Amino acid sequence: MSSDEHSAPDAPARGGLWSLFRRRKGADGEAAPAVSPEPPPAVAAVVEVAVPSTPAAELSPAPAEAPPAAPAPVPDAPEPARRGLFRRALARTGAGLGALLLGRKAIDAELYEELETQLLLADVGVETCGEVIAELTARVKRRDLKDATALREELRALLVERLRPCQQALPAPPGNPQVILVIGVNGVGKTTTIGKLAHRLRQQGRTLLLAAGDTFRAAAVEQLQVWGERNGVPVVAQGSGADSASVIFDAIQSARARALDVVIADTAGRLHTKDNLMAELAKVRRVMAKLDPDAPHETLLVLDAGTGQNAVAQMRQFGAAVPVTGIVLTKLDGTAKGGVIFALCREFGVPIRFVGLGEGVGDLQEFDAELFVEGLLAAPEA
Ligand SMILES: Nc1nc2c(ncn2[C@@H]2O[C@H](COP(=O)(O)OP(=O)(O)O)[C@@H](O)[C@H]2O)c(=O)[nH]1
Ligand SMILES: [Mg+2]
Repeated sequence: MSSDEHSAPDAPARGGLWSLFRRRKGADGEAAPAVSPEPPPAVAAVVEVAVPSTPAAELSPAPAEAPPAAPAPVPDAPEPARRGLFRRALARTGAGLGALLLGRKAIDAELYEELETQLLLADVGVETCGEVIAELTARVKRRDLKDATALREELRALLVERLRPCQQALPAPPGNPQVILVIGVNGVGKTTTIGKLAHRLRQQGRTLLLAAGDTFRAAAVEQLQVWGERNGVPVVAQGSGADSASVIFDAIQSARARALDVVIADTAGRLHTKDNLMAELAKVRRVMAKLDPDAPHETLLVLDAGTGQNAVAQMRQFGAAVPVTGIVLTKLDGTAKGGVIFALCREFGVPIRFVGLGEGVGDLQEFDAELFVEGLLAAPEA
């Protein structure tokens, strides 16, 4: 696999837009940064850096307003809004499938063939595609289904069954604090996801702190600090080039001293083919376990849906290095390859905690198998 495959496929040009976002931040609580501070560095530039003696951790100012006293869980957006979010985000992945089943009458060999093509184009993977077509054919026969509408309903049920086992929300153990470690290659959306997740947890009344564990680039720390400011959440950081494990260690200690509920730790976009970088992730885990043997309570692997089957390879390689307890599949809105979720669920069975359906702060949604499949099979908007 060439190293180029690991950077984000469609990361927009950023540069000057970042300063625009900086000026805008805080203007609208719901607006997310459209851009990140700088493009993911070329993979070749990701090298082990010498770890300088680490200065004392800098703690950004505490949130101006006190967090709500009593946790008052705020659920996701109301059902119709969520339905719309999933549907819009999956419009590209589902375009072919939706159109295919629209207005079709007869169930014939041609329909199955086109269905197979559309499933492959949506990047569900060869195995899933074969299994779905075989199972669908068997059910249609067994139930003696006659038209495409009945077939569509059967397909819907079948696809939901395949994804349901991976629909498991992020648990909220009482941890001391609960530590969420966020990993994944460059540009997949780790820092953005942390920002959105921080917002979500604050809305649920949980107190938290962010750890700037991506110490490769100063801009990565700054990007996290912006999210911290937006959400009124403190960020623990050291200078760029600092030891990631040490930053996260400090963050957990700091959260403990303040009796906060959660620490979310960012990490560098580590290259999963580089053993030394995987070793560093293992070190982060070892170091935090000194403070709490159960930490991290959650290791979230962020995967960019736009990389299609490459996301499966990333899961395999990260999973071999650290126990991944949850997946966040981002950028479903910008790709036609969202079907990779079926391959991920089939092969690993790891809970898909969240999906990224856009760049807005509200676009990080809990994964929902039914809404996902509905979005996938929706008829294209006129
Ligand atoms: N359209 C879309 N863009 C996203 C999503 N998640 C992240 N991004 C964008 O992806 C780019 C890289 O994100 P970033 O958080 O910096 O990635 P990191 O290198 O893994 O920390 C940024 O421009 C984000 O705004 C998503 O769900 N949808
Ligand atoms: Mg980042």
